[in-house]
Amino acid sequence: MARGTDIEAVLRAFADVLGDQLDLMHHIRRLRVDGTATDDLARAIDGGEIIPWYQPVLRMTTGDLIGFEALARWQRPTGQIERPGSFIGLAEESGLITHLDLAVMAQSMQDLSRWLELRPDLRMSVNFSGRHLSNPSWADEVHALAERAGVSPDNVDIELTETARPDNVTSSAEQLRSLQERGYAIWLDDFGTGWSELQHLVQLPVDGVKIDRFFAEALGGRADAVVRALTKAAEELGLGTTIEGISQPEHARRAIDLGCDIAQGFLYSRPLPAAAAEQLVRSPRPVFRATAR
Ligand code: G
Ligand code: MN
Repeated sequence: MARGTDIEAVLRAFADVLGDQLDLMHHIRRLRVDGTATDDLARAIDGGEIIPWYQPVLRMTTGDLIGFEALARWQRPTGQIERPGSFIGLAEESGLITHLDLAVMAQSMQDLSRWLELRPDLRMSVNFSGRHLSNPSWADEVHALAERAGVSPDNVDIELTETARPDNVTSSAEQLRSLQERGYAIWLDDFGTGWSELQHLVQLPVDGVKIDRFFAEALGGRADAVVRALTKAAEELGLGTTIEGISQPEHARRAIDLGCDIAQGFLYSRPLPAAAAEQLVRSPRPVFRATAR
């Protein structure tokens, strides 16, 4: 009996050790996979494989093209194009996002500088993770890229993505203000889905909010009251609003009724490679079909 218990205890201890070793092996394997994936992404950023595609931003009641949002794509050497869903998470976790954002900014400023010769009022929105806000030279780095391309900050919108909004609101506000003073507009991206959104609206110097596509998809129901309230609050604060993810004509009409005229979405255009975006800049105006008020 006592012997049996001993063996059981030994077996159990052995199983525990084995279990721990298995956990450790899984952990090491995961680290190795992540490490490889991170190295690949770092190489892709340095090698120019991360490029912007451009989704049109437009005024729905007139169909006029206002500008574009630069959206990262991974163009593999094979020609295959990957959407950000597959690599932005890794970029955020690994810290590579700050390099990635600046690479997208650099290229989009080069494209914008050509397009401004055709349309001097065209705007470009560039996404930045909140992680940049803890880097004191971020504002200077952003400005250097616009200057190098010969683009005026007045044509550039800086979008702060929801994934990593600032933890130090005071120093972040200073950086954002220094960008604003040079002429950049600051926008809160994916607005309405995060935790301390309304607080940021009060504490940070912002020029506009991009209403998350979740609300566009839900228009015609309970989302209407939220969109109306957000638009009204933005208007009272003197901020712009853009609604993202308009995919249906009835959503466009409803958004207009609720006070949102500036939009992005598949109803008008998917994100486009630079050459196709340039075709739109060259097209007769208005570029899109207007939605009646
Ligand atoms: O292009 P798509 O709609 O699949 O993009 C999904 C999301 O990925 C965007 O809404 C945006 O939040 C994020 N994203 C795309 N490009 C960039 C980028 O250059 N930088 C950062 N930080 N996020 C991006
Ligand atoms: Mn965005």
